[in-house]
Amino acid sequence: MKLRTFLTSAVAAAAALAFGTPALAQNYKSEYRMSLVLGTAFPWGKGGEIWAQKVKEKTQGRINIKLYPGVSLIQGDQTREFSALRQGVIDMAVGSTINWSPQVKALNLFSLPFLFPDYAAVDAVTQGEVGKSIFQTLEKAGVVPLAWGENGYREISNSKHAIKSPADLKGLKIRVVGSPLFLDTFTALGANPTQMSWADAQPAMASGAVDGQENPIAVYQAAKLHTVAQKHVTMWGYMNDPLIFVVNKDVWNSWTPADREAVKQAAIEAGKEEIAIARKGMIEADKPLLKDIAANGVTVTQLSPAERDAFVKATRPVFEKWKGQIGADLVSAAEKAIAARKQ
Ligand code: X2X
Repeated sequence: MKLRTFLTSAVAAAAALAFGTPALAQNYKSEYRMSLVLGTAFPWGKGGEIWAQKVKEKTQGRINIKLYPGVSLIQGDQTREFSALRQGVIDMAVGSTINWSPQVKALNLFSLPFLFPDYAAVDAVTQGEVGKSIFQTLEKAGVVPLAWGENGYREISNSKHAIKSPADLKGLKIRVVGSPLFLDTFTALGANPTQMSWADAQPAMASGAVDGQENPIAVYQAAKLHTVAQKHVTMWGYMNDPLIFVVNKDVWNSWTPADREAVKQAAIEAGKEEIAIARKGMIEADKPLLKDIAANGVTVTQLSPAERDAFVKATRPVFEKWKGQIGADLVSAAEKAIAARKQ
């Protein structure tokens, strides 16, 4: 190569490096669509909002995200969210492991009854090797996972009476999310589970078509479930519902490496902030959120260890059955991480 030609191409390459980002950014969509089940009145939606805001700042507005709460891009059918993400109907999402579990078996891990005794157990799994391995599974399933968030510990409520033992659940019509594991758990407890979307659940509670539901206390409170006859809450902590921040693969590949890194960092920061919001009122010794709920005339039942154990025993066959379906290795690795957690 002649020196002159070499210099010319070197200058061109340097220019491409220097100006490459804006040039490529012309291929960016003017708006990216983020799917969420719950909106900004809830920790979940707040997490999405924080992520979008941070992405905007870190990319100097190159990546502009609009929130679609109520899973409105898929007409409220939350169990279709993962497929829609893969197909590109949705560009990015903060989604629940429950809603994606019909497509990604490993995500049922979090719905195994009574696997996670406390928040430290959740963190040991999501922030450790098991969390990484679940992210690899998600990558193979065709999306780009970036960070963990949290919907929360799911507690049970109903309109009839305080639940202290599995016998109290007998015959109660309980709304559950569209996941087969939930049907098994509630059937094992003697209840009458019925699957429906979150959008359909609230009118069903108001009309008395269902007696009860299970969701985190932060969701119960922000959705004002005491106004739809949910007067009895039992703190049984039977499962924790993590959230995952993800991006569609093609969308991810359309971004420059620097912008990908910005989106990832934004997700990690937003995930941490979201988890803190989701746990607020529940991790303080006096649990102020429970006081707020009781102040609305709601009975909050705390189980003794022996009472809780009756629920654990009744659901153990479900745990064993699903351990095989999820992958015994993954479940054992989670159990080990939980046993070794820092308290
Ligand atoms: O539907 C539910 O119960 C909710 C809002 O918690 C989820 O999307 C898993």
